[in-house]
Order: sequence, then C-alpha cells, then structure tokens
Amino acid sequence: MKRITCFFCIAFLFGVSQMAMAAQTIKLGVVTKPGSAQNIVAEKFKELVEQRSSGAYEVKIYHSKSIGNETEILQQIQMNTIQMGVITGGPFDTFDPIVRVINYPFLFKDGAQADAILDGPLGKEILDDLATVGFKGLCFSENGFRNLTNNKHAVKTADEIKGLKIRVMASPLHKAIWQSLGANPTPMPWPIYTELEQGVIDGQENPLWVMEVYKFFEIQKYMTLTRHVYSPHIDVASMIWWKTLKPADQEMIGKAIYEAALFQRKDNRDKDGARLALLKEKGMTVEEQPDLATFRAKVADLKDMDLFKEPKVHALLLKIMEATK
Ligand code: EAX
Repeated sequence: MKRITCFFCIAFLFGVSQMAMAAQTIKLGVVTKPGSAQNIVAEKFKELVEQRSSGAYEVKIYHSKSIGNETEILQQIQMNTIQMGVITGGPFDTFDPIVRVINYPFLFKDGAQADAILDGPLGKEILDDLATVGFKGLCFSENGFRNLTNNKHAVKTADEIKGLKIRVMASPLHKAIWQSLGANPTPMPWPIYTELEQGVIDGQENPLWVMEVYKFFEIQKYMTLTRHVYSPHIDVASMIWWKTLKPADQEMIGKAIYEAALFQRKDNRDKDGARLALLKEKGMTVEEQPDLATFRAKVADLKDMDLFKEPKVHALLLKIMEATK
C-alpha cells in the first residue's frame, strides 16, 4: 500500500512539474513562404519570445498557406484556433473598413513617414479599432511599397494600364484603385504564380521582395515602379486569447512583436536596392520613372467613394492625409 501511495505521489509530483514546464504554444499564421517579409517578422518574434520567456512560450509558425489564405487565417484568429498572425493590410478591410485608410493610394511618401504615422496615435486608432472585430492589434510591420508588373507591355503612364487584367488582393479598395486606373482587376488570394504563368492574369502588383522570393522575374517581363500603395502588415492576436494572458506576458509579447516589426522593416528597406538590380539582371524591363501624375489623377476621387463613407473611417483618412501632405 505504502509503495503504491508513494508511486502515486511521485507520479503526481512528476505531473505537476511537467505541467509547470510545458510551454504554452502560440500558433502564428502567415500565408507566405520562408524568406518572405511576413516570415521574417514571424521568425524574429519566435526567437525573441522563446528566449525571453525562458521556455514558457513556444511559437509555432504555420506558413505557405498550410492553414489557408489570409482571410481564412484571420477567421481562425478571431476564433482563437490560432493565436496570432502577420497579415497583409489588404485582406483586412472586409473585417474592418478602417484598415482601408492605410491602403489609400499615394498616401505615404516613404517608409519614414509611414513609420511616424503608424507607430503614433493615428496608427493606434486603427489597431484599437480592430478590437471591434475580435483582434488585438499589436503593431505594423511591412510588405512595402507596391509596384506593378505585367507581361503585355511597358507601362509608363496610367493610360497604358487600360484593359490589363491585374490580380488584386481580396480588398474592395484595391479593386477600386485598379478600376480607377483603367485595368480589369481580378481579386484572387495569394499565391498567384500559376495564374501569371498560365496567363489567366496579365499582371499583379507587389513590393520588390515578392518579385524576388516568388521568382516573378521568370514570368513577368515588365515592371513599373509605381509605389502606388504602401502595404503594411498588421500584426494581430486573437482577442479571446489575449484576454487570458497575464499583463506581464502581454507586455513581453507586445514588445517582442514590435521589435520583430522594427527589425523586419529595416531589413526589407536595406535589401530593396540589391533586389532592383537583381530583377533587372534577371531580365525584367523596369520603368523607374513612371509619370505618376497620371496615376494620381485617376485615383484622386477615391476618398469620396462609399468605401470611406463611415464617419470614423472618413475622419481618420482626412487626418492622415493632413499629417502626410
Ligand atoms: O505578401 O496577396 C498579396 O498580394 C500580398 O502582398 C502577398 O501575400 C505577398
């Protein structure tokens, strides 16, 4: 009997210590593959959290569409089946229209200006608003400035876009932008290599790293440095999960993702020069000085569209326009 009791004691103690040691897993979703902007944020975050929590948290990264496209990842975060995500701004705007504001064309001049707004009180308004749809908005990392590529002909002025079938993200705003520019916009979730290769679409728009990491230089001949939209990622957590965390853990996780975002933004910007050189070397014809006035003119009235009619969305757009002019 004594022996049996002892056995249970030991088993119990062992169980308790195992429980204390067992790491809590944070499942984090990105749609892109290793080497991508989102993955760089995710991997840095994993490194920082696992180091700083001394093993109390383990971060498991789900990537390369293993748990669905970005809209599907966001739905899983809302339900807390996964806890975090690094998600491109575009697909967010059907969840919360306030996100449209930061995808507005020709809003930010450069990365430094985007940082100043997004890391400040106006960016915080967006992050905080995400609570209304089940997300804890933590911070912004970046995809970067988006550029047009296509396989039909060189594009220097907006008029040359007419009729091109351009894939856009699942975002009513992005669709409206390309409609205004005269294209035939086709919403399609990531990834899109096969559709480009087979000519289902003529072109697409994304930051330079995408053309390199996803080897679009193999299947897209022309690139125009339009920089028409600065594309942030929003780094989010499930609100259901977030509310279960101790304040000290919330702080540690919040800091780690922000540091990962700062690391990634710098990394992305530092690499852009070399990427442009590589894409030319690989044979892309690059229009480096498009006539952007012709592009701006065509999208000038977007702010008056229904997409921005909700008062808080419209008010924030005007505030950011004022702060960036
Ligand atoms: O990050 O869907 C898109 O165009 C995104 O920019 C893509 O996930 C690459």
